[in-house]
Amino acid sequence: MARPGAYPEVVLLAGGVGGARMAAGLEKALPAGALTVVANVGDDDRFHGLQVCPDLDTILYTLAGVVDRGQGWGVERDGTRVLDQLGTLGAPTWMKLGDRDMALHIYRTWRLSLGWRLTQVMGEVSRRMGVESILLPASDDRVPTQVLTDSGMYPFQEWFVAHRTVPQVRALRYLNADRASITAEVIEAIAHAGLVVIAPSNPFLSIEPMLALRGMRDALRARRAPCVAVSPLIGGKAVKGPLDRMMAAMGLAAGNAGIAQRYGDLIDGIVIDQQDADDRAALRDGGLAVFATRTLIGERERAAILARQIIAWAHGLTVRAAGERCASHGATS
Ligand code: FO1
Repeated sequence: MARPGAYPEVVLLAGGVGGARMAAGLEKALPAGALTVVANVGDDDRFHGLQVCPDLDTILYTLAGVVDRGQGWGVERDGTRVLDQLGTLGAPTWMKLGDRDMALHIYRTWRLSLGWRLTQVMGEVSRRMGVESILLPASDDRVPTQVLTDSGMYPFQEWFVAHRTVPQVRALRYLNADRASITAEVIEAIAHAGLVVIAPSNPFLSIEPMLALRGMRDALRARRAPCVAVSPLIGGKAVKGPLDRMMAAMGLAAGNAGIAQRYGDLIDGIVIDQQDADDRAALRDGGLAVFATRTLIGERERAAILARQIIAWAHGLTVRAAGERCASHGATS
C-alpha cells in the first residue's frame, strides 16, 4: 500500500535491457528502498559449469551504475582474458562473458552449491554492490525458456545470442514453469505494493516466463494496487530486438492492441509512446486507462522523467476487478 507521503512502494516486473532502464528510472524517482524489481529467470543458463542469469545481472549492473551502456548488458570496460583462455582450451565462446562478469557467475554458482537460494545470492550481491532497490528473482527454481523455431528447438541464449534471433519463432516453452513457484518474497512484495509496473520488456521473452510461474497470476490478481504496463513499442515498432516479428508470427494484433491483448485483464492501464497516441481510443474502449508520453528511455534522465510521470498518473487509478471492462479511468494526455 502507499506509504505515508507522496510515494508508493513500487514493484517492477522486468527483464532485458528495457527492464533494466525502467528500473533505473524508477529507482531515481523513488525514495531509497521503495522499489522492488522482480526479474525474469527464464533466460538463465549454464556456461562453463557456471550459473548465468542475464536479466538479473543486467538489472544489477544497471542499478549499481557499472553496466556497459553501449551494449546494455555486461560490465563496463570489462576484459575477456578468461573467455579467451577458455577458447584456447576448446570451450565455446559465443556467449561473451567478461572477466568481472565471470566473477559474479563464479560467486553465484559457489553459493548455490552451498545451498543458498538464488534470492539470497542476489540480495547479498546487490548489497555488496551498493544497490538501494530490492532485486528479486521471480523464482528460485530453474525455468529455462526454450524457443521452438522453423529450424528446431533452441535453449533461449543459443537462439538469442548464437543465432542472433534469426530462426523464426513458432512457439515458446517455459520449461518447468507450472511446477516452479514464485518466491515468498515476490508474493509479499506484490501484496504490499502501491503500484505494480510491467516494464517495456518483450512480453513473450521477459514477462510471460514470469506470468507462467505457479502463483504469479494469482498474486497479481490478489493485489490491491493498480498494475500498469509500459508498452515496448514506439511508432508501432519495437525499439530493438525480435518483438515485431514474434508478434506477427504468434498471431498477435499489431501495435499496442496486441500488447494490451497479451496482458489482458492483469493490467489496469497502459503507457504508450506519444507517437502512438492514435491508439488511445481503442485501448480505452477495451477498458484500459491510457497515458501517452515519450517512452524512449535510452538516457537515464529520460527514464527518471518517465518514471515520475507514471507514478503521478497511476496515483489516481483504481484496480479493475478481473474481467471487468469499465472505461471510467479518466485517462490523461
Ligand atoms: N547478448 C548478446 O547479444 N551477446 C552476448 O554475447 C551476450 C552475452 C551476455 C553475457 C552476460 C549477460 O548477463 C548477458 C549477455 N547478453 C548477451 C545479453 C543477454 O543475452 C540478453 O540480455 C537477454 O538474455 C535477453 O533479455
